[in-house]
Amino acid sequence: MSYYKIENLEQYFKHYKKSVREPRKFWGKIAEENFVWYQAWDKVFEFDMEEARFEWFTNAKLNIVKNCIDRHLAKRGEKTAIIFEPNNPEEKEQRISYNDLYARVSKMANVLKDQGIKKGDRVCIYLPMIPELAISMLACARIGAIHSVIFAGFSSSAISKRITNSECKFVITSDGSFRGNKKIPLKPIIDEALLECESVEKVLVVNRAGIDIKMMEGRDLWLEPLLEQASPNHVAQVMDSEDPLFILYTSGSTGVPKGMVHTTAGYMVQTAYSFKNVFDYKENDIFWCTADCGWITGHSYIVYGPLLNGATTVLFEGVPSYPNPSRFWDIIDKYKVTQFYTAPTAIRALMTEDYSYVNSHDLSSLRVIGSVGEPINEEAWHWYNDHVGKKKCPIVDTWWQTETGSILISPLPFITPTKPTYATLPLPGIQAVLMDDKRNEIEENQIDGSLCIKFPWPSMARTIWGDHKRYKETYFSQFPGKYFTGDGALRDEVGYYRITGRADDVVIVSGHNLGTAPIEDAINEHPAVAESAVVGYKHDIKGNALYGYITLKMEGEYRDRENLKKEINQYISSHIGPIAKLDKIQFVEALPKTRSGKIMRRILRSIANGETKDFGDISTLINPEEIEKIITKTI
Ligand code: 6R9
Repeated sequence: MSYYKIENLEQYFKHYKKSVREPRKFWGKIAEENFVWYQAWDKVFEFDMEEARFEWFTNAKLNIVKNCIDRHLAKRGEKTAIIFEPNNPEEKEQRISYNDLYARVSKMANVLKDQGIKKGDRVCIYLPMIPELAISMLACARIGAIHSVIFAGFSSSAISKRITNSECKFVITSDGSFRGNKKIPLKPIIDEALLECESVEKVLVVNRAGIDIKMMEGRDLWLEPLLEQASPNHVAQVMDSEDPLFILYTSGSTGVPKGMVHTTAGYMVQTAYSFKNVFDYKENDIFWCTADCGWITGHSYIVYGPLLNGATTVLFEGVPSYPNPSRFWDIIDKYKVTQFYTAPTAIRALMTEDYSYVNSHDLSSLRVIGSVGEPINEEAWHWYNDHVGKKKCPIVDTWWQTETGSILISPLPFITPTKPTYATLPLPGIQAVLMDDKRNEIEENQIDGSLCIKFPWPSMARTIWGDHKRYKETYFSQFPGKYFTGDGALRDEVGYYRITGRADDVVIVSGHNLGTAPIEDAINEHPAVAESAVVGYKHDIKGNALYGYITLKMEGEYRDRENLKKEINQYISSHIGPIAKLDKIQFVEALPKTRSGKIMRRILRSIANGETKDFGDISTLINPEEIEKIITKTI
């Protein structure tokens, strides 16, 4: 019997039990039967929860790209691997077959090697959503270099922090990008970032937007001429199961971003397995995930998961509103997309548009529709179900994280009955638990607790680059012996999970995780600012938006408050990126603080949400009188 595909609910429970009782047999069989290996493993896994050390498929040898491309060539060489849909609908799409993909990835791999990249070197990829982005990721993995993709909306200072942290040797970027009706230069942002980075030896540049840019001699090279000369064949590097595959930065509760490290074999096995089951993938499907490859969703469900299954995956450069709000529906119709995977924030934005945009399109090709990134509210769920899924496509509300590598909690389409706002049941292998404040497991239903996972899974991140101590402390110390997700959740009477939101200082704005600490750091750099506190508040479209409470040290010099607000947002934009800008700014006399000097963000969060009646226990506050002032006035 194969464990790779779950066919019905009874089988789901059977596989789940097997995965808990005999995890070695369960994952061992999946790994053995569905992938190609140069050498088998000694042990399916080994771990030490206390030290946060994990190994999966110990000592096995493989290459993930051989599994994504080479092994499909005999049967699917002419099949389309990637459909590239450009930002401008007038520009022709690209259909890249598995044969073409093999050649293009091999060329890029040869260029990287010829230019001096070796196994284990870090390569930063800062590209828009164009084929070269996926191809660069795969080329790195093919030669054993570790890719670190940085979302192309990040600012130069955010980039230099990340490049410096992982000591990247190369950067792959483009002259610029197209987004809606805008043309955005990217290379100048890299140039600025690199003023601060010593590790970078070369910058390879894709010509995408035809922007006139400066090339630094000895450092910068145009990619096209190098690719033209490169050989279209490349023998994939033999990698160990636990060799790092990529680093991907995620926000934390301090100013230093966490470089989550994913390794080769476990990530491969579980992204492929989850893709197959959560999207009920079948051979001739056309799969479209609207995320950006700069986030984990793009890594796992635009690139690795689909290609590991020999699927056709759509890569879209543009935005849902350009040239008009029917762009998503146009694309679904154009390619006869069968699975559509997007974020609640996109759904909420499209919901506000006229129904005719969505209803005038033929969406009958769709079979499964998915949601990811933040809780999907009931109204958005129903709109998605009624207008996109036409009440016949199950919605898979998939809960997971950069750290988890692949989807952990989700309905299985046509198998698990769905329920609005519930991510429902953990996939086989995922031992989810809810913990109370006293660190006891919550057995009852309908009680909010901290969502933890009490047993390792193959695609979990192995460490934070260069800081294993932080990895251990962040994820394995609050609830000893368990992985703490940072999320709150509750369970209904049948055991379905509903994610209730972050339990830490991370706010999810339009599906992007933003740590409030680095935003506060950026605000505090402004000469007029004494202190700041940033919190999230509910927003109809973005899910959450950011509210900043700021005290000033130079009030007089900054009488023009509107201008000061603009300046503060510019600081945020240049330190982090425009996605982290504040929607609301309130200048206040003082921030509410505890006796130990901590800002009580809980109170500020309530005020930002308009909840000003009951603040609960404020006995530890040293200045409770400030609360009333904050509610009633700004300075
Ligand atoms: C995949 C991804 C992780 C955080 C996570 C949680 C939130 C993701 C969700 C969800 C409710 C869902 N989140 N999926 N909340 N329902 N279906 O988004 O990774 O960017 O690391 O964010 O996103 O709070 O902890 P990442």
